[in-house]
Amino acid sequence: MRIEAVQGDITAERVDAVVNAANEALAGGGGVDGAIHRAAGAEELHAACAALGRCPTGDAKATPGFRLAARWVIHAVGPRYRDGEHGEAELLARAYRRCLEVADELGARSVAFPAISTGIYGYPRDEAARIAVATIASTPTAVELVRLVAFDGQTLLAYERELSSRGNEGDEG
Ligand code: AR6
Repeated sequence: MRIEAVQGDITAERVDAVVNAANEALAGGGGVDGAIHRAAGAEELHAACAALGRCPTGDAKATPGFRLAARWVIHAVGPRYRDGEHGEAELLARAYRRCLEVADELGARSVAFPAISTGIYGYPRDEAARIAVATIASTPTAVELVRLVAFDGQTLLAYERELSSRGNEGDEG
């Protein structure tokens, strides 16, 4: 599997599936969730999410991508960061793993991830980047391309550090 880090808006990604940083109610919200709902078509995506019911923290569920270039949206729920001593790392890793499992069920070969939990949910950026890269790299999957989409430059740098320390290519390819 190839893992790339890029900076940009995940709603513009041309991949089989984009991951959304959702909440347990799959109710929509701000941040990347709001951007994905607007770009996909808020009405359709809300209805598809409502049909899924809830999604516990650490789990992920898929809907169509509607007006996105991506065929699917995988809605993942990361943990709210408290102090790092409430299972946050394991829950964040589980959310990344579940996304790849759901991608496999869908037959998605390329997946773009936002930095789950690092916005409104407050997860420290560098630690979240470490968990994202380590978990994706160690999860068995048929996914061939993972794009880590950083919204800001600091997050991109964090990904590039993690990828280069693993001998992976962190640049656009
Ligand atoms: N493309 C890529 N990344 C983005 C975009 C975008 N268009 N917009 C924001 N980000 P957040 P969370 C980055 O807050 O912390 C919502 O209300 C952002 O800079 O979107 O998991 C949900 O409904 C940050 O690096 O998600 C939940 O209630 C990353 O995406 C809650 O927020 C995640 O930030 C989830 O909080």
